[in-house]
Amino acid sequence: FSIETELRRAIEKEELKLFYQPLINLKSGEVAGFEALARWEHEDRGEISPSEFIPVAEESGLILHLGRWAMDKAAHTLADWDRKAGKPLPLYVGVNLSAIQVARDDVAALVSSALKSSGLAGKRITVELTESSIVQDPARATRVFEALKALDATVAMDDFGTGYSSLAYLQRLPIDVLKIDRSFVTGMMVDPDSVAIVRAVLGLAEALGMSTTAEGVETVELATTLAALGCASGQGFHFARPLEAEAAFAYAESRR
Ligand code: G
Ligand code: G
Ligand code: NA
Ligand code: MN
Repeated sequence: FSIETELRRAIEKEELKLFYQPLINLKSGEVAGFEALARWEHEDRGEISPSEFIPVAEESGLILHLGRWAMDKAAHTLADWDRKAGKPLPLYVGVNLSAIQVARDDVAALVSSALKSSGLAGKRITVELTESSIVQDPARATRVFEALKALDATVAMDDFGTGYSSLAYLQRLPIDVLKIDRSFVTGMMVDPDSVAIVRAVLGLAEALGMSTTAEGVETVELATTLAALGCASGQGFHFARPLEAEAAFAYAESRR
């Protein structure tokens, strides 16, 4: 079978799973939320990385199906945790949306339907978009981002600093969070230029009233330095790897 056929069946067979990586408030140490990350446990081939199957899904158009599945699954998992806790938890879930979804699907309708069926408030969902979602069709991106804001969802710019978008978009589009790409964050340990870039992004975010997340926080030193520089939250192996839903819920509970 082609990887495409197999991927379609993997979704049906529930070989595809969402894992959840915590985002930590760097000031308080509390769990602020989780990023949902797709994982494919293939019955013969073992784990297949999303960096392998997401591009295939994008080329085949299957990303529209996968993307809807991920949004619904993530929302229902968070609603399930609320039920277990007996109250709405002060946590959000970040869901990645591909630029292909932004270009070809109605992503606001997709988020709206996940909110309705799960019963979550809009602010419980963070939509993680990349700069490539903007550059192809900025007018469309503007409408999409505004529709997401109308639902009260949070809009995060993923892998910030690695794409081709202009700073003018930051000014024009309703972006709530900049996620600083992990290449700059891990670079901070060895390269003064990366420190300068991270500082500059944090300053830019503050000036524009946006929040910040550092990806790739792999050491306690990075967590401490980023906190001192004013970065709001951090995500990375220092805190936790992406976890299965049950383990992620336990992680959040243990840190309350
Ligand atoms: O989790 P990992 O680092 O292996 O993810 C590799 C890439 O796959 C990352 O860029 C991540 O954003 C992307 N990815 C993981 N899950 C999803 C998903 O559900 N939808 C989309 N569009 N991308 C995802
Ligand atoms: O492109 P995106 O930012 O969505 O990618 C998320 C990916 O980064 C996930 O596949 C996740 O496994 C990976 N990741 C998360 N934390 C760390 C980290 O601290 N170090 C490294 N190298 N990768 C990480
Ligand atoms: Na992401
Ligand atoms: Mn990212």
